[in-house]
Amino acid sequence: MSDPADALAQVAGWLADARSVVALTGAGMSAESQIPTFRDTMDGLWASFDPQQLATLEAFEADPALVTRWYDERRVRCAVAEPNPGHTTLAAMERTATARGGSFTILTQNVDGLHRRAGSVNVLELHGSLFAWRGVRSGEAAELPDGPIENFPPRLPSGEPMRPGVVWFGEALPNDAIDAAFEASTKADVFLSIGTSSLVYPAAGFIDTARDAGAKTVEINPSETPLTPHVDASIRAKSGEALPMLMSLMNRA
Ligand code: BV8
Repeated sequence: MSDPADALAQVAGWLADARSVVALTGAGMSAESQIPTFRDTMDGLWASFDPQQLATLEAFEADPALVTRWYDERRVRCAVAEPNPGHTTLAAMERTATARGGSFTILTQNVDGLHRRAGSVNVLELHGSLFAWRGVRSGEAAELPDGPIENFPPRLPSGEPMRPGVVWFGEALPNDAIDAAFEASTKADVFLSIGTSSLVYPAAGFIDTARDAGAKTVEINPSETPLTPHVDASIRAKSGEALPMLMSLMNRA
């Protein structure tokens, strides 16, 4: 399909008829909220670091102060970021689907909390959250202050070091999130893959589950990805632009 307008119209028709929709989102979803994507080149203090190396238990154990400083800077940056029209449109799509007795599930790889802040309710945070820190050994949850923390790594009152509540490379995703994501994917009429390079598993695999169960599959990304040849429709656009267009076409369908 060459003409972007055709792809948008076709996907809007699928969404208008769908009873069950799943949206897998990645870092590109938050790019228009000025949050760097995972594969954007890092800047400043972090220019010499590779996120994939920093986002590991090994990196944390080797230098807990460095890794928690990186996560705390991201936490503070995300706390002041605003959901963009892509986030607010997915929240509106969920409300519309629910009002019609359908279902709308977001599987997000993002740890920035923006889907919930935009009003989405049925959100599975597959890779955890920047805002859920816990004791390394006890797992005891603790809130961090709104602003930057001063001492790294942050510690519980007991003195136990804390870690961010994210899933690092080599760590298992939460079982309940995996099970719920699999369940939703097997029931999807339409599966949207939005703003992800489709490189990280098992998150990138849920679209296969949906396709095998008969779902229409759609990618929304300004660039091609390994997924592009395998979807039913590919919308080469930013999510903050494509999703509002889809919603307005759906409302006219
Ligand atoms: C696990 C949290 C097993 C931390 C992250 C097969 C099966 C299972 C595992 C593996 C497997 N093969 C390999 C693995 C290992 C590994 C993996 O997938 N490696 C990859 C690199 C090959 N997977 C794991 O380790 C997972 N764990 O499987 O454990 C296990 C089982 C039992 C017991 C023990 C272990 C854990 C993976 C989770 C890692 N944590 N995040 C943090 O954030 O710091 S992943 C990290 O990458 C982020 O969550 C990020 O979201 C995610 C994926 O990246 P994307 O979101 O796609 O972002 P990216 O920058 O790559 O791309 C952005 C895209 O947006 C681009 O395409 C761009 O074009 C587009 N874009 C830009 N602007 C816009 C836009 N799109 C739309 N609009 C725009 N405006």
